[in-house]
Amino acid sequence: MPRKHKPAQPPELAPAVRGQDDTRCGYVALIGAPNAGKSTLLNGLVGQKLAIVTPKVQTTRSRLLGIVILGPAQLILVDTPGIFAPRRRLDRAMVAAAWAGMADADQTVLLVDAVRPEDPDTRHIVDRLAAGGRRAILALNKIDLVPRERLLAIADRLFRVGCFERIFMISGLTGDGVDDLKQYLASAMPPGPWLFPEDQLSDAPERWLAAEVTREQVFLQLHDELPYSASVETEAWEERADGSARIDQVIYVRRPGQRAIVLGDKGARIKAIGARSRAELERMLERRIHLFLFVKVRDNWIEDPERYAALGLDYNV
Ligand SMILES: Nc1nc2c(ncn2[C@@H]2O[C@H](COP(=O)(O)OP(=O)(O)OP(=O)(O)O)[C@@H](O)[C@H]2O)c(=O)[nH]1
Ligand SMILES: [Mg+2]
Repeated sequence: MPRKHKPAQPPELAPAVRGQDDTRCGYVALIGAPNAGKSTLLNGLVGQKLAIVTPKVQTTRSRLLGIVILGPAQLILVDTPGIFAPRRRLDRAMVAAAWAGMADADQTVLLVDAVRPEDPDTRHIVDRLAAGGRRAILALNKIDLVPRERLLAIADRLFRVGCFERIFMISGLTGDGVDDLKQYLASAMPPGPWLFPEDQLSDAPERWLAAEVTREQVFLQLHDELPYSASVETEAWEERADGSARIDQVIYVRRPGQRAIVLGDKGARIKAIGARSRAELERMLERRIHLFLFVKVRDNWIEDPERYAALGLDYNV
């Protein structure tokens, strides 16, 4: 579980020291169509990169908590997979995880990409929120790309749906409007003790976050169907006496031809993926990393219940 370095006091003492009476704490689900900018916003709100971000749709596959404190409030942010019309079992599991992320949340933030406010996935989500009588906060995202008059027209139209109690215009990329949203969320959290130690940033194990870093490179450096046919798992993690760590990861693909593409000409592609991932891991873990990547063909990973469990997804949806 990632923590900030060198906590000032033992984490278990934190809420008692603050006095539980004046603290606030709650879950905030970030939902939206694929590519709306949920993971970028999660990272921006937490102030550290936890979730992977790529220009491709359906990057996030399972829920990820990002935890941040603002004054007396602890916000537990839930990054979710994009909601879209699912085709494969993996798609269905991802979409189910997204709706489940919202079910127990104290607040829901719907992110809408201001460049594509009319896209069918967004429309479906808004309809479902309205039909369920669910209240949400609208975050009109990517405002750096759209002229102001157009933003006002989009916000006006969405506000008329009736399920949004607030609208924020933000850019997760530039940070514009993100602090206002954060302040509002902090004030909207119910009173209660903090649920996580003060210095904890996420619920995700480091092994999982490390696998995500490599999967981000698979998404960035490979194209067409390949990223959607690949998964990454950390197989071994060895701390070394000199303070460095050796991490072994497997990139699973579904067909031998895909393995050849991931390896690339004379191993050039896997080398490039490894180099970028290792640099990112060294930044994230703040130490030297020896990264060993292996590519294996596992034709049925996408139908294997064990892989779903490893991903934190429900196989039977
Ligand atoms: N210009 C601009 N781009 C943004 C903004 N927020 C996110 N992006 C870009 O949009 C793309 C998708 O961002 P993500 O954060 O991965 O989106 P997501 O909603 O988590 O996507 P999925 O996990 O696939 O559902 C990336 O290329 C981001 O850099 C923004 O405010 N402005
Ligand atoms: Mg995402």
